[in-house]
Amino acid sequence: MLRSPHSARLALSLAGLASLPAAVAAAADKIGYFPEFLLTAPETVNDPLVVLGPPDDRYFGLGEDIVIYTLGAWRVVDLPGPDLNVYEADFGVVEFNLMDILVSNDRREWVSLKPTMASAVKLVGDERHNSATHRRSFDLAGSGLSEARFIMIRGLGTGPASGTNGFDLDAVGLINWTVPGPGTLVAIAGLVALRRRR
Ligand SMILES: [Ca+2]
Ligand SMILES: [Ca+2]
Repeated sequence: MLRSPHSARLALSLAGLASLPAAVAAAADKIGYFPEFLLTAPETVNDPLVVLGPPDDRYFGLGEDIVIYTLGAWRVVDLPGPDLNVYEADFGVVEFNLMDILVSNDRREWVSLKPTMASAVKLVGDERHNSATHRRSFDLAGSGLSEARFIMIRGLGTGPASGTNGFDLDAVGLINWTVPGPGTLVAIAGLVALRRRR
């Protein structure tokens, strides 16, 4: 499994939720969770971790390849309205016609959320993404799943993933999500402490 360096920052931000400044807490935008782990990534890409964490203008073109995110102890859950965002690199041609998004709980049965594609919900954490037309929201409603553990982004272009070939995947962001139990958070916080002492 591939892990993102963003994890440490996430644990810190979760720990700090209770003490958010009033200005932030009052914002209408939901606090996003940006998946930190990949289960499957194209072998033709030098640094597949660029699609983890919040959108940051680091991306790769999916071509006809797939990326599978695993949410670990997190879940994307179906609440009223869209439940997750997909971010394309925020320049050039909008290419959501060259991608599909599918979700699963067992990695065997996958359901496409593409028919629910809509204008993106703005999230706290996606501030670096500057083009509303290069992001979209998707909804679990109608998928038969009330929550999901795995997210597949499937390229509908041609050829292997590389450069700007096909859909340029930057990030995935969860709008409606559940947080792991307290024990898991403590474990992550311990990891952060170890890292920060280095
Ligand atoms: Ca929903
Ligand atoms: Ca990225």
